Amino acid sequence: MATAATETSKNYIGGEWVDATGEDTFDTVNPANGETLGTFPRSSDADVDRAVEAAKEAFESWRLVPAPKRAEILFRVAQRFIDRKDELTELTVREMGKVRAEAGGDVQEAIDMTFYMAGEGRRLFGQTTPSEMLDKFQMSVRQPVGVVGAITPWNFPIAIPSWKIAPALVCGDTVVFKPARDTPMLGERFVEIFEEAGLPPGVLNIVHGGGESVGERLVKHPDVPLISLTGSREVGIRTAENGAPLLKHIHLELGGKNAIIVMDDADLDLAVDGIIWSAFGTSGQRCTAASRVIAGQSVYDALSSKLVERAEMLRLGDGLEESTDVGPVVNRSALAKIHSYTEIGVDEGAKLLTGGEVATENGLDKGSFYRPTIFGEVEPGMRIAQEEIFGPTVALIRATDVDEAIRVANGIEFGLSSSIFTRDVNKAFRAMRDLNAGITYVNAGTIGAEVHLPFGGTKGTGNGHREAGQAALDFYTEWKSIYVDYSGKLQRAQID
Ligand code: UN1
Repeated sequence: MATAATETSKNYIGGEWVDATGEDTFDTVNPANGETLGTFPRSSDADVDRAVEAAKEAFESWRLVPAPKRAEILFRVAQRFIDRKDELTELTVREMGKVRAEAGGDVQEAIDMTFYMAGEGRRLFGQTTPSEMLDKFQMSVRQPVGVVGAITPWNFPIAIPSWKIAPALVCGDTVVFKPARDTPMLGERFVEIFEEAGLPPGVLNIVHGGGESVGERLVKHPDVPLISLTGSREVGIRTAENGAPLLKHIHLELGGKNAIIVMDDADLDLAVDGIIWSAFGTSGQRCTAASRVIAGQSVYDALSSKLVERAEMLRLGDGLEESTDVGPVVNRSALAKIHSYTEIGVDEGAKLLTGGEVATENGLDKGSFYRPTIFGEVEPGMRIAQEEIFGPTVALIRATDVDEAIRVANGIEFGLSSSIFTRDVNKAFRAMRDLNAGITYVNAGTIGAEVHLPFGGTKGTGNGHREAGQAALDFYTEWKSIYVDYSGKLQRAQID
């Protein structure tokens, strides 16, 4: 039931919870039942400017705090995430909709990332290398860059902010954080934890509002040299365009159209488990979700009937209920978009094997539920096999051999995750080399990346940067090369 929220939440700027300047607000709603959870401000340019100013000022002292000391705060943050894990998990279910186990995983990923990046406080390694000349020392060091604009999505409302904010802070950058409009309350809790852990004022700020206002202002702001955005391809392109005149460093993590290849020799039941988990976990709302399955001719029919059987057993419902396998999708407009792709698939001549409709029984109509959907006999060029749907819809495609399977898997504009199920080591190594994607799994689905390896994709999935792992440090720092000549005389490189 919808309950009227009373107070509008605040932004956190310069260590204070402050009202936004305007009156305009938006509500955050539980996608399982339509309940209003809170009201947040649609902040103005002036609010963004104020946050950037605070972050810019804080940068001057934060960059000089020794990295191991910055890291001590992150260790405390990680511990606070552990202490508040149950509460954050429950709020993740209520505000974003994923089921409890997955919501716990979302929080756990932030715990893992924060501990991992805290450990970097005592590394942040550079290089030393011999000089060409006598009595000359040289090294490279990482230096912080300045204010980061962190623009995050709703599908991993705790984990993804940690992917951006934990490395930024340990590297000595300061942050203005704009959480997704569907999950502002989780963004607020996230920032509270940094406040409780004793992060100095201004080092992390949060400004609520829309991408077209707050996000765009951050991207165009001259005092924000770094932007890290996880979002759609369209928003990614606009972000790159808007940031280009200021030559900003822009990290983009965009869409996927990830395929699972199932070869004729695969362990079929294992493949079915991997596909069901990767296609319908988080209701298919992961950049890494499997939305295509490319199956060998001799397993196609058996695989397809097993998948349909398993998909039809999945129970839809509120993620807080123990019995729920698949939660809602994030909102009504996502529901409409997902359903429009069912219509597109049918029009294109694909065979709808199961699902393909909004679920309304037993009160599900109060929320945004879509039945797990499988299309068979999909041709690789069809729109349902090319475009990111971001919902519980998977397309089954036939392939005659590993070469064709890899060609079809690569025949899209994205390149995030990929997978092959096979017992043949030769095919597995072919896939590891030839799948054009940032991530390849062997005998596992397309989801489940761990925080200490690089995360990101090739082609239209991004612009070549990676987050997580050591790779994240390259985005949040700039290299400086330092030469110290202790010969007491002029030594000319490449000449003497
Ligand atoms: C995303 O969908 O944007 O690998 C992130 C995974 C998770 C992260 C997904 N660890 O599926």
